[in-house]
Amino acid sequence: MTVIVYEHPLSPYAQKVKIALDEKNIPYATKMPVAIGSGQADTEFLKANPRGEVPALIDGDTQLFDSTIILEYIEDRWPAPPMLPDGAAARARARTIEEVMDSTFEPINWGLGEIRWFKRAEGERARAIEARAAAQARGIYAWLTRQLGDAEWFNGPRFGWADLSVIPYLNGARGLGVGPDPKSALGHWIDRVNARPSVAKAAQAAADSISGMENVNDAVKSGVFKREYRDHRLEWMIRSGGVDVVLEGLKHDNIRFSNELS
Ligand SMILES: N[C@@H](CCC(=O)N[C@@H](CS)C(=O)NCC(=O)O)C(=O)O
Repeated sequence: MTVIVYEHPLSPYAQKVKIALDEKNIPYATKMPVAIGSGQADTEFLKANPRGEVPALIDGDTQLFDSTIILEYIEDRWPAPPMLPDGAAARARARTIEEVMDSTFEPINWGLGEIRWFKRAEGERARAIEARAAAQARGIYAWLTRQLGDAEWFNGPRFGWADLSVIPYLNGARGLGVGPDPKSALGHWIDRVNARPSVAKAAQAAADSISGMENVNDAVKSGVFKREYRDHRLEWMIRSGGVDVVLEGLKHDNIRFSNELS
């Protein structure tokens, strides 16, 4: 039975899963949940992920959610070629890089999207939030540069888990104008990693779907889109000067928090 990945091409979490499957040559079909981002129900999708977030993966009777848990499953189920490096310390380091990207970098891109696409703030208020985002990105680039050191890949001598966990975010950041200097070590790593067919495919799908984002702010205004302000994203918006964005979103009922499970 074909593996199904519920996704949205712009979701970095979903990109991680697609890159891992493509690196291992596992065939899969992608599905986009009905009305993703609207907070509305898609029964089949919600059965696979009651949190209503992408990615979710269906493999026969197995239904999983959360990109990290899905990556672990993929590694256990289809071990070759391995995405995790050899050795306990190297594996822990790869997982640490993933964790930092998922929880510390992700809200920077997401927050910039809230400003640029969803027009949550404009003028001076928007510029102030954008400046905070750019400074935070630079801080993480310094940390990432130390992680990479002289190695070819974040994973060590071969491409893997750590690399596929970084690239969706750095491609996203580049698209938002806060990417690393193209001439830096990180910039050269981006070129190397984007040359891999698995990564190029996910990046192209993301780029193609950007054109659909042009009028999304109307969807927010009309209440069709309720963006999910969950954990680190909510903290980010408040920490970065957007407490009014949160309060206005609550007032106009166009933001939501994570689903309560039942
Ligand atoms: N911890 C989850 C996070 C997944 C997540 O936040 N996905 C976002 C897209 S990037 C989502 O589907 N949000 C639901 C929504 O916006 O309605 C994972 O690693 O898979």
